[in-house]
Amino acid sequence: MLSDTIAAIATPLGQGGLAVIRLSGPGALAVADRSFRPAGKGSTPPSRATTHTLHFGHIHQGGQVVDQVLLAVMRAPRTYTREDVVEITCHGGVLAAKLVLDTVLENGARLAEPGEFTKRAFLNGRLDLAQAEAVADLIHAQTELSLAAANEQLAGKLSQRINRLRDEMVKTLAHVEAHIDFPEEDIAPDTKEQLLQRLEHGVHFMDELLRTAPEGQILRRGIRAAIIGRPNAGKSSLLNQLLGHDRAIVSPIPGTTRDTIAETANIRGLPIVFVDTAGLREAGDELELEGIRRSRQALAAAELILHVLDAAEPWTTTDARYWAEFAAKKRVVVRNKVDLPVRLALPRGLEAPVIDVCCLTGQGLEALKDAIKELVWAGAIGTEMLQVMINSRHQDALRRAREATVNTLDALRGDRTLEVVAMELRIAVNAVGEIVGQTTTEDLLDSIFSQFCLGK
Ligand SMILES: Nc1nc2c(ncn2[C@@H]2O[C@H](COP(=O)(O)OP(=O)(O)OP(=O)(O)O)[C@@H](O)[C@H]2O)c(=O)[nH]1
Ligand SMILES: [Mg+2]
Repeated sequence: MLSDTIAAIATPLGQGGLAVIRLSGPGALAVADRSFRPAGKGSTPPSRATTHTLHFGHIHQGGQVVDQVLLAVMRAPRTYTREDVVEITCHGGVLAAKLVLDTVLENGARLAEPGEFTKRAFLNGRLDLAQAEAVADLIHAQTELSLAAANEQLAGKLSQRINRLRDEMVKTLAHVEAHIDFPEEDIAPDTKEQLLQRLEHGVHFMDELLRTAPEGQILRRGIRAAIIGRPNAGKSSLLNQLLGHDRAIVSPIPGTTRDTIAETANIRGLPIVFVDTAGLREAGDELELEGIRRSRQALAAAELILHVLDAAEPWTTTDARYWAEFAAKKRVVVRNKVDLPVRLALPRGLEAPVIDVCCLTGQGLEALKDAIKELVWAGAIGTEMLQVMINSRHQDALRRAREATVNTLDALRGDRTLEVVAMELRIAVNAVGEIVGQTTTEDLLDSIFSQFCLGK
């Protein structure tokens, strides 16, 4: 597979100043030679150029100039994929980029699959699997914190910890296997005690990593926060305030919002997807009822609820019913319109933070953001924390590793045969190895890299 040369447009499709077409593989320079004509006297073709140099010239096809470009030559192994890489920077029109791509494809390259450049970087040992995933996280990061966490993982902070854990387990496994080979020798009691301790230490370490999963999820995928309340409470006004721009239509007519609107905002570094919903009520026309049905769907998927109340209106049985209905979720009561004479008396024992805001002026919004952050992520977000934040794939592998390690401990304590001990421990070692890609399957690689964008 790695004997061919792949190509893709690495920049987003659309109009822009520049676009980049990327080539990687043993034939990258030959393809470049056939596609590119350097400008100026004494200029060299890409295949004779020094590594890490930039060349001005034209991409041509069938005697016709396709575009004026800058071409970067990067020879293996000091490249992203550890193969010969050529990057062609052309004009940013959709057509220009596509024609340059067509030209290199005609001259011997093959269209890359999503994530194939990074997959090659992994297969050639330039990145491990956790680092490769960090590349995708980096591209998708929506807040500075998400970006910082992705950078730490790309730098190998998680991988280092996983490799240390795996090394320890491999050592223990070697020890156990050595005793299988010499069955006449029993494991000395103090040696056994040492092995038990090492395994327990491993379980403890896995537990610590597993505890980072919820935060890892938040930084990667964000938290869905539904804005609910009676019609006209100011839900859309609140959405606009939180986003910092006028996204949703606001009007004094109850039932303005028909469709659910979802948009991500950066709240204290956390990506929060706010979902504005149609005001909950039983009446209304058919359109509004459909809106309310969608609201209910959005509510089911939400992890956090902002319950908006109009401070100028009394608490009604409808409010009470919705309050009871979503008791299982994390919630904030947002008392809006505090600029008006207050007629709202909240019932006692709501057991949620209550924040006063005015969506006309933005008053109280900072306090609301603090409350959201506190509910989603208790405590300070330390740099140490950002270094290791496992994703759901790591979580799954670690859970399996933990279970097998606990089984190993039980087997060793229960004086089961060393074959059984070794078998369980091998399962654990392999599961830990999956995280960094020491143990992989083609399916696993496909499922990871297919989530990448084209050209990465
Ligand atoms: N005085 C005052 N009016 C507000 C405030 N926030 C919103 N409003 C007004 O309340 C009305 C309803 O606001 P929306 O944001 O459309 O309310 P909504 O909850 O989205 O309403 P529906 O989409 O119909 O369910 C508009 O006229 C807003 O200008 C506030 O803090 N103070
Ligand atoms: Mg609305």
